[in-house]
Amino acid sequence: MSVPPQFTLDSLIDETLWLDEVQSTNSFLVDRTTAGSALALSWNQTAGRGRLGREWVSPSGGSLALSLALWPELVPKPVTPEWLGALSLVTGASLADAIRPHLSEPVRLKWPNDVLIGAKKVAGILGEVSVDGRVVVGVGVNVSLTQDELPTEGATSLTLHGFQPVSQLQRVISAFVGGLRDTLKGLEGGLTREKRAWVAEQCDTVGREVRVEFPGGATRNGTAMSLDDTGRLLVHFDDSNLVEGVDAADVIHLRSAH
Ligand code: BT5
Repeated sequence: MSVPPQFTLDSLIDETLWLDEVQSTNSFLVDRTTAGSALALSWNQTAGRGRLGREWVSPSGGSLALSLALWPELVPKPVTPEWLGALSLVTGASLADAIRPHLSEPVRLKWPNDVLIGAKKVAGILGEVSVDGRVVVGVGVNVSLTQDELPTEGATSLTLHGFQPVSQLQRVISAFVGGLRDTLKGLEGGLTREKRAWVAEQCDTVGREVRVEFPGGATRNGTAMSLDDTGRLLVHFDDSNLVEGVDAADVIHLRSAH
């Protein structure tokens, strides 16, 4: 196997830390006191975390774990759950924008935190707040995993869709980090109409019939209509005549509503 690339993003963030092996790049930055922005990366994350206690699997050498301790001046005080919800969406949209020029297939978002190629997940996002109010956003990207190395049936990797060579990854990551920094300027009050449109137009969930799975185990079917300014998914549920905002939940795509 060729050696995966390492790089620094000195012009964008204060510190870049490549870790040979780490349990979780998110936990590493959440536990570490840093005054400014920091980027922790590893090709060998052994206990990656997803949302709601789930696991993120990063087969060694082929899946990049990346966490960013955000620029303190771009983080609101206090951090609200609504802002964190919007952060997840704009992180996904910034990553999708950075990947798209390198692939011929559509790169889309699945609400609330997945980046898809076709219908398969190539990256997942997890935003967290440390006890002292710093915000860490983590991204797992399947870069060069082969079909046999994919951890789930619903997963894919960049190179399976023609991303070559892997050394171009530095350009993708620096476009992503630079794009995210620009996007966070002006996010204090939530998603502006312009940012909402930018996310919604690349979000595969909007306009679909969906099954919403709530944390307690309940499920409801409906049509995903749009997003609100905190990034909630607005769903017209089949069992009511109301459009309701959904924040913490999982969504299964059923079919296009059109
Ligand atoms: C996520 O959670 O998708 C957020 C993943 C965030 C991972 C990054 S890696 C850097 C940083 N450090 C961490 O410890 N975490 C962050 P969620 O929506 O809950 O999705 C988790 C589900 O995705 C799992 O239950 C699997 O079904 C699936 N999955 C796990 N590993 C995957 C992979 N490598 N590729 C695609 N799907 C995966």
